[in-house]
Amino acid sequence: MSETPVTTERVGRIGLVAIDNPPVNAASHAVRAGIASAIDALAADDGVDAIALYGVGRTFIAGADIREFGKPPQSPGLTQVCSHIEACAKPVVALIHGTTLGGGLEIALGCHARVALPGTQVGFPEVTLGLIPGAGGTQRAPRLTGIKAALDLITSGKRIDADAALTLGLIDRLGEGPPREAAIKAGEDIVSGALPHRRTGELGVAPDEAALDAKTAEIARKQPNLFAPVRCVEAVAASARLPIADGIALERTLFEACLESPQRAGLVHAFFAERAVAKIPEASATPRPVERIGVIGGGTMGSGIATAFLLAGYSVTMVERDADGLARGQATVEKNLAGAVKRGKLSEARLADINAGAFSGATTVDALAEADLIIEAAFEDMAVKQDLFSQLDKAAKKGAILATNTSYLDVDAIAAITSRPADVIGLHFFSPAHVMRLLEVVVADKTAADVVATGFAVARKLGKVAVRAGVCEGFIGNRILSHYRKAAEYLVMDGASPAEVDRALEDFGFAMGPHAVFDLAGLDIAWAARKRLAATRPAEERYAAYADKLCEAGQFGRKTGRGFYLYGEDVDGRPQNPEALAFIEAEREKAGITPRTFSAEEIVQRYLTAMIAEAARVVEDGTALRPIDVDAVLLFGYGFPRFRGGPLFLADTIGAARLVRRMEDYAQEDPFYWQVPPLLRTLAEEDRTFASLNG
Ligand code: T1G
Repeated sequence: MSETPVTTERVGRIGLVAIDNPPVNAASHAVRAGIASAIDALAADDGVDAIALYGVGRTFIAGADIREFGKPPQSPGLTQVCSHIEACAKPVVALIHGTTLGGGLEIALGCHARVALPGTQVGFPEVTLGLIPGAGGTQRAPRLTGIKAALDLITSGKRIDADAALTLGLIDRLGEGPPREAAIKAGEDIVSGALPHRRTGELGVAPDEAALDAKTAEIARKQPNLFAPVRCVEAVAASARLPIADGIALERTLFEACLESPQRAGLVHAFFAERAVAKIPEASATPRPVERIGVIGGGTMGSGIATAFLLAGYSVTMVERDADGLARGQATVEKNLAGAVKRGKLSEARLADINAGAFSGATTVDALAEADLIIEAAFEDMAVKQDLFSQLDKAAKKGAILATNTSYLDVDAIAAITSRPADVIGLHFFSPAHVMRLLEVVVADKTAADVVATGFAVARKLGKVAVRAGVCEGFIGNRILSHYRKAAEYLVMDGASPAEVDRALEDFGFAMGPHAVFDLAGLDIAWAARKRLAATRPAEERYAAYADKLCEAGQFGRKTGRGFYLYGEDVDGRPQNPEALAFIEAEREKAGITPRTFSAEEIVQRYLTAMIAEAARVVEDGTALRPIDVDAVLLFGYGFPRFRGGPLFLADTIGAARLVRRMEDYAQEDPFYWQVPPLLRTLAEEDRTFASLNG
């Protein structure tokens, strides 16, 4: 990499500007300053008739440098650089490739023409970071595509390919060859007149009130909690009524409002969390080659896991106990695949491959003799799993990885039953396994480093977010869930209704409140866990029995039509189940509780403080590597609102000392449940944050 990330070169009468700031050519201060001075130098060079910008490496500029957010801005800003390019007396063309996103696309729009190489993707992901395009994108994009298309791109954050960008008018031509050569060609075509060019800012925009109104209504319906999408609409609307300079000034004001928003901080944290979790101690180990997958179990999880691997291009053999079970599993996979085709996640060609043999079935584990990775998704019972792993120990080839999908059982005990514990790992998928992005990679005592690295490599190919977890009851996510669900139960026992708890948390940003989630998952699942743990439940622990009463009455939630809520074709809205309320009343009376009211704020505070407490303990005992790993688990597996960043990111916004005081206050009523985690107390005493532990 050169000293400066931006260099110039003259080829014939073309002035080249090369951006080389690996890994993604982010528009750091050095890049911005380099481009501005390069433009000035080439504009003053009498030997240059046209200027061409291009990126070195895998992409053109992929956006502003996200790491600079929240720090004092350094001139020139991206807005100035784009306007500086546009004002250049000589024509400037952008040769784009790779993922030309956000500020990278804005720099290209500041140029007088754009040529894209095959495979290029463009887009404005700013809204996914709680921002709006802040370097003229909301003003220049509509001038090329019209209001409606610009609104759709800017409020969705989606990426589109080069052909779509050409159709919309965001780019002028498709190029070919390596970026530098294609940039020279583009410059020469500008000079010869073969490639038209113009200043985008001088184009007009046709008003489109209908599109603005429709998008405003859609955002109000789908994203009522978010701050940035509405600002996107306001900025794009200005492009039709203000000259570009005024429009850019308004955009800047709206951008800065977003930058200051706590939602931006949360969303940027979530962006980095998704990447930070890949930094594990075993990252330097070489993953084992994996092509052939074995999945044991054709139930919901087994079928979902098989689907996930088929969608990612692996070949899969599903094993069930008998032909009927196998047929049911295969039918579920086929249904999942058909849904994927409908959602545009699976091509007809790949579906044909799958049907031609990439997916096979058997009723004996001997059929997995050649599998590279075998995932067991059988009944959640230790004896069943140990028996299966004994069989796999004999049937699987040397070097095959044996994974269990257990959601809470002891992976060490499963590994110990085999002669190859180093090859045993936990791969905990979340239902539906072909949709949910989280994958907990559970590392047992003897799991080999290359097996862990393989788990992470496979997760990346599956498009999942892998988080490393240690072995304990519930690993990271379910362990924290089992703690904070008690907070919800205590709120209900003390006076809140399930619907009040759910509504408070949905207003906080959860897509579904806990009772709606429990009904969806099936109340019998947690019931089975409570029964399994009953013998070891501490005597000091408060116990809410109303959910057991519901289950004893056969009311398991959505699948039985009755749970905390009522379900069915003829049911409007989400009415509470009167029998559930009656069971709650009865349990309150039995416990001698006089119900009290809870504000939505107190419901949220208690629920989240409980979540933070157990999350701190999960970091404290090393089950999770870092606080950011716990944030990723809750964000990608448990519906924690992305704009809130995750429980331990949120904890830092509250402050450790304040959290300790709050827990000590709650402990007045229940000292057993509200124990202050030592790690939290240490952070409070040292005035530190969870972020300081992310390394
Ligand atoms: N700034 C800083 N670092 C970045 C970055 C960025 N924009 N994008 C990626 N990285 C780092 C990332 O953290 C990782 O670092 C490494 O690069 C590889 O990333 C004014 C304000 C480009 C599609 O939102 O979507 O422009 O972990 O693992 O899978 O209007 O990165 O190795 O240390 O993701 O090949 C708009 C965000 C910014 C693009 C590549 N742009 N990036 O994916 O690699 S806001 C974005 C991505 C903006 C303007 C506004 C992806 C990618 P490390 P990676 P990848």
